[in-house]
Amino acid sequence: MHELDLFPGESAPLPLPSGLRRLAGFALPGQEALLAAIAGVLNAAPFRHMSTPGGRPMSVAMTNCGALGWISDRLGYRYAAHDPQSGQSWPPLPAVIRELAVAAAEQAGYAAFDPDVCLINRYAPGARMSLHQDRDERDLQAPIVSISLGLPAVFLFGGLQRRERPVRIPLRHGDVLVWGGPVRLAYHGVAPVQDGQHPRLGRERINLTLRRARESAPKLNGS
Ligand code: MD3
Ligand code: FE
Repeated sequence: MHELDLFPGESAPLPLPSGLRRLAGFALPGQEALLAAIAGVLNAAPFRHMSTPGGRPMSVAMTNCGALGWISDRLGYRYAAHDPQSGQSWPPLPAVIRELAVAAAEQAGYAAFDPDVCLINRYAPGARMSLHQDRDERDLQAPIVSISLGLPAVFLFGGLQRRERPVRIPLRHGDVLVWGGPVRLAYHGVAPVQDGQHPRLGRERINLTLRRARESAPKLNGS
């Protein structure tokens, strides 16, 4: 905990875990192009409720774009090149989404982020994500960039051990977060989304998570 940040409307500085950078409103300037790109992805690969390995449907609906997509079913969690629902490749990662994530990573100090997957999560009121680690990616050196849209949510940020009590981080429409280094394997989740009406997205929260899932190209000497 070393960074101090002031969330709008909060009176005391909120300590952010080291390795986390919050770029408030970073996605706002290009939001219409971003939303159009998301709509295009949804047209080819609609939201669906995947089930946990235990067989229970997740409250968050998901889809993907990029070279691979994150899936969950009775066999477990993994990345797959095809959408199991259509049998087709996942739709390509739209340039506007990619460029936003690369710019955010660069602002946070990651010069060469080369995302190859984008998981799109949709939270209806009441949907939540319980505490988990993201460790299905090959490249754990690369950061994760997350873009929040629509209804606000409270992100639960735990430690490297599940028993640590999570810090609550408010997320709002247009916020972009960059997670890397020491927090890459931290436990995290999302508290149940409260009902509300977002002026642009209505009764939903959408989160885009961009990652490097496959191994990154090796860095050549001097580059
Ligand atoms: C911190 N999604 O899809 S994004 C997920 O808001 C996921 O939908 C949440 O957790 C959401 O796996 C949070 C922010 C995020 C993503 C990955 C992380 C934060 C992270 C990995 C390590 C630490
Ligand atoms: Fe996660």
